[in-house]
Amino acid sequence: MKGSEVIMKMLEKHGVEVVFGHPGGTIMPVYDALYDSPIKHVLVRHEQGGTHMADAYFRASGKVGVVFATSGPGATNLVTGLATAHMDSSAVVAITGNVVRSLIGTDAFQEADVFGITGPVTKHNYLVKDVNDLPRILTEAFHIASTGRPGPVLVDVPKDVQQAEYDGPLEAEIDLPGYRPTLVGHARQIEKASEAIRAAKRPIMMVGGGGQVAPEEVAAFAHLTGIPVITTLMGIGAYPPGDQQFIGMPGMHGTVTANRAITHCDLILGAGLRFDDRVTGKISRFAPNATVVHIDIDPAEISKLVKAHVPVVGDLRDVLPRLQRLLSRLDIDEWRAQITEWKDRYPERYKTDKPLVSQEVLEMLREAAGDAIVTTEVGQHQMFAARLLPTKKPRSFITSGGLGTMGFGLPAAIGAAFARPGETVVCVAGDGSVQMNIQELATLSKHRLPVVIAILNNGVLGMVRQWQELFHAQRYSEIYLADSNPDFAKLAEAYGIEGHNVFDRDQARKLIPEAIAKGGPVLLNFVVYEAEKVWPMVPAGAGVDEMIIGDQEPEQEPEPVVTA
Ligand SMILES: Cc1ncc(C[n+]2csc(CCOP(=O)(O)OP(=O)(O)O)c2C)c(N)n1
Repeated sequence: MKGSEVIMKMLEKHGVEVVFGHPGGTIMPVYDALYDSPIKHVLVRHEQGGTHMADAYFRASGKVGVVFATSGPGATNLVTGLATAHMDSSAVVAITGNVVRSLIGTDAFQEADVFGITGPVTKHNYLVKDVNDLPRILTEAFHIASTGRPGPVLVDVPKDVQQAEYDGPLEAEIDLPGYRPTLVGHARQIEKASEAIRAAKRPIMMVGGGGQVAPEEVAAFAHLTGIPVITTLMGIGAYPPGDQQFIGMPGMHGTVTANRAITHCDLILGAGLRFDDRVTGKISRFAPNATVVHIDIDPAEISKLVKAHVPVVGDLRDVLPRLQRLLSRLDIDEWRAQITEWKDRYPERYKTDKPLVSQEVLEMLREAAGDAIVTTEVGQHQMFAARLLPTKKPRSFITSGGLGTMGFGLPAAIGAAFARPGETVVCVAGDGSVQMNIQELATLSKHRLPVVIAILNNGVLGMVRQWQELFHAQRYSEIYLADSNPDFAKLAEAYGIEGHNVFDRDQARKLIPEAIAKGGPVLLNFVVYEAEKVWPMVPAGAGVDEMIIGDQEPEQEPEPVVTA
């Protein structure tokens, strides 16, 4: 068997059903072996798109996403996608071709030091120097990507290793003494956590991306104790947004209630999150009176930014039920009443005394496609979607949280559609971001996936515009897109995808349910108000207690606007 066949057989052994990729010179032997393989291959139009597809495939299904690329420019095109997956703990295995071993280090045609380049943006990476190592390395790659805190692993395979003969077994032992993720929480730490929670009068639970694997454990814990629940951007769907104990998203564009709860709580139970700076704001003003209990599978996250008074390293599926057994309903009615008062005072609000606004489009989408998987690009539309279109199900709100990668949403929608056949995917996009991987319309068109792309087209790089309006004296520098945007409906049609430009509310109300019902790809380009802002907003460097409430302020009895 050739090395390239070993690669395909190992993928089969790991249950891989679909690979996203793009061929080229040094990965031709693998593509030749693929020709005879039962594994489906999705030909992407840019390798970055392929990585986002593989990443979203994992996020939506929990199964490792796989991407192929050739050496040099093909492999370097993966970098943004790998960094995106790395930041958001997504299990991806990337397989790249490289120049033959004798040419490595000679500036050969299409040579790049992919091992060196991708080290900082992967959980682990390999350069395979001997065909006999392939079964072991691929076994390890899948193991490392998918266990503990998930992450991307890159395997770089020189062309002559792909062409070399191999006649050994495909089974390989995993022997990684330096890599043994802690899954079972320490009993004493769990006991300490229970003591702290029992003593709390104003506790909150904050659930991050780690909660996507443990929605039942999170719900059971919250319902038994009565603790109010915040989900971060990465935690959306890990707790049902309609639930009475739900208080929304925290941080820079979090809800007033979530940020107030953080400021006034006396205990935070952090579950599978990393206290990202967009969540904490200025650390010294973050939850100043709180005891912090932090459960995470990755010990490196404990006390990285926010000091954990009670750290528990382990898998939420182990720790939460054990913690729950030590607790009963908490005596926190006063605190819950305070939270309800904030929720009633600060419901989601926006003004419709202007042309179509993004928020109402999202509410129409929620009504028409409440159960859809949602992917987003990055910008104002992403924050509006997080607040107005949170999914009820886990693994269903798929967004680039840590890296904030414009160009993620459209390929992610394709990856999610492959991961969950039969489910509708809504891609919420901005007119800026969607153009960063717009070529993937071709991939979408070819596979006729049930993806509705909703472009909230404000004609500007809206999030940048918002910062320039608020913090740069309205000096709008290089944000205008409208004069050179394509006609998005015609563009979609050029790719063989149904497209509509939508200018008003009536048209939106009619076209959204029709598009969802189609069961195939549709692009809706909503022309929305340019100067809308995402409120509340915690200015960069300020504390979450210093948020500007903006339009979320009740019409009556306005509170003073507090700025940094
Ligand atoms: C690849 C990349 N480049 C630049 C940025 C910085 N950035 C963040 S949001 C944003 C504007 C996005 O505009 P658009 O997609 O139109 O969305 P809107 O904010 O208008 O909803 C920019 C430029 C980024 N996040 N990613």
